[in-house]
Amino acid sequence: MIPAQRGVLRCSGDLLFEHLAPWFEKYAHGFKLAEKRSIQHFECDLFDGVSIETTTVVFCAPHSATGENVVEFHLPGNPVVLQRLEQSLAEFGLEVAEPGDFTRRAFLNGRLDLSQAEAVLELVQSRSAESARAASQLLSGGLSQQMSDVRHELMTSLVELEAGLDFEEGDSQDLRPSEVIEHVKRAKQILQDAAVGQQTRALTTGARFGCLLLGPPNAGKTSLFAHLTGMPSLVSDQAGTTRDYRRAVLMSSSVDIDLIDFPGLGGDAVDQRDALARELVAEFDQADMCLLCLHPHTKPDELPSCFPNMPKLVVFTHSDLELQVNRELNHELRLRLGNYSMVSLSSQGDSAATSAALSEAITPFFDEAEKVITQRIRNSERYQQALGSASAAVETAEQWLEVGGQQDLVAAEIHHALAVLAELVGEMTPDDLLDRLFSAFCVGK
Ligand SMILES: Nc1nc2c(ncn2[C@@H]2O[C@H](COP(=O)(O)OP(=O)(O)OP(=O)(O)O)[C@@H](O)[C@H]2O)c(=O)[nH]1
Ligand SMILES: [Mg+2]
Repeated sequence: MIPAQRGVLRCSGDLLFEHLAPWFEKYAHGFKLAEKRSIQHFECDLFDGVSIETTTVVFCAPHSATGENVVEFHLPGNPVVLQRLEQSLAEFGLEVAEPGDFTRRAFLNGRLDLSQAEAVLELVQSRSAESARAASQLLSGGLSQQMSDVRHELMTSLVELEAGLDFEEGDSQDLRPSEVIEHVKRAKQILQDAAVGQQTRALTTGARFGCLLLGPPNAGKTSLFAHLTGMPSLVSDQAGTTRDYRRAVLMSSSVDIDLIDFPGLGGDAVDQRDALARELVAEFDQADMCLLCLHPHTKPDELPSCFPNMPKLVVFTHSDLELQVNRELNHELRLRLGNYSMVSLSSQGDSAATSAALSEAITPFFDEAEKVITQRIRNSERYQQALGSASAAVETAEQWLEVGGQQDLVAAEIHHALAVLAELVGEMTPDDLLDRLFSAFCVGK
């Protein structure tokens, strides 16, 4: 444990509420934990006479990360405080989790499939921000969605085929043999896309994409942040209004954006504010991209002297004023960013339209980041072997279907493809594979 601003201790278990009830009586002055999805604040009496402000976040089974009841304790991130909390919980029968325990439980309770569990492992082991991002995107289900789509197609065709094997022609009204081949063709296509790394899914909701609002003072960053998220914010025409960062989630139909408003960063001035802004940007090197907010009349020497090393979308603000983008600014941006992507937005008027325009502009960046991550997993030998074997079986099934008449052989091939894919997503995985996978995690995951 290292000191941090906040510490979080997560507990999970089917009988968690029963174990925690007496803990609350002893350490929280009889404060009662709500056994429903909730956030509660209370004073915790971990040290004699010193109350510690604590927050609990409760998730009830099965709607939690592990599929069990989960309670998170959020409190000051002092190691002594956290160790004391851990010790006090142990008095009531709670045990420290094994490495990978949370992920294993999530897997066993059907909250994750094996490809998602592997993505967690990637996340735990990833050193670079890029691979961390890729893994976290994969967690949102890119590859596993494809696998579940293939299996759905194959199972549907199998149901129709087996109905065909059991009934005489005309017996079953649902039976439409021509549809079998359509399902098989779709399955083949998804398998091919999965092998070469093409994205076939719509962006899953639940994936958060971190976007930093960066730019010179007075560019309109905070106005845009407030307009999009509805968070009351301090806006003024005085440069340097925002002094610290703030974040809020912007839900949209495609990508959920974790929007982060930053202090202005501009010119070569190295005053205190600028230094603070630079420090903050350095802290946020794990964001997925930055939205470089610029008033269209920004002069080149007002641009931040260095841009963070992450994908950038130029956002020209004040679009309601219909201003021409300054030529020198455009020239300078081309020099520094090459062929840059841009969008013009306004913090006046209809916020739904602004939000839609922003998410449309961000979607290609999101897709790109996701490709990087999924590619790594796809390249793994296990995936390639399984996809190859399932593809071969599906192709053979398709050939039999085209010839006609050999429905039992078609069914056998589809069964084989389904078995291979079931193993790939962990439904029939031998225990030793699971043990190997989960033992590589760290405690708390
Ligand atoms: N007409 C118009 N005015 C805007 C727009 N966005 C911001 N402004 C105005 O521009 C000024 C600066 O806006 P802020 O949102 O505080 O700018 P900022 O980039 O957060 O500035 P700092 O926090 O100082 O870095 C304010 O007077 C806003 O009212 C816009 O889209 N249209
Ligand atoms: Mg601001």
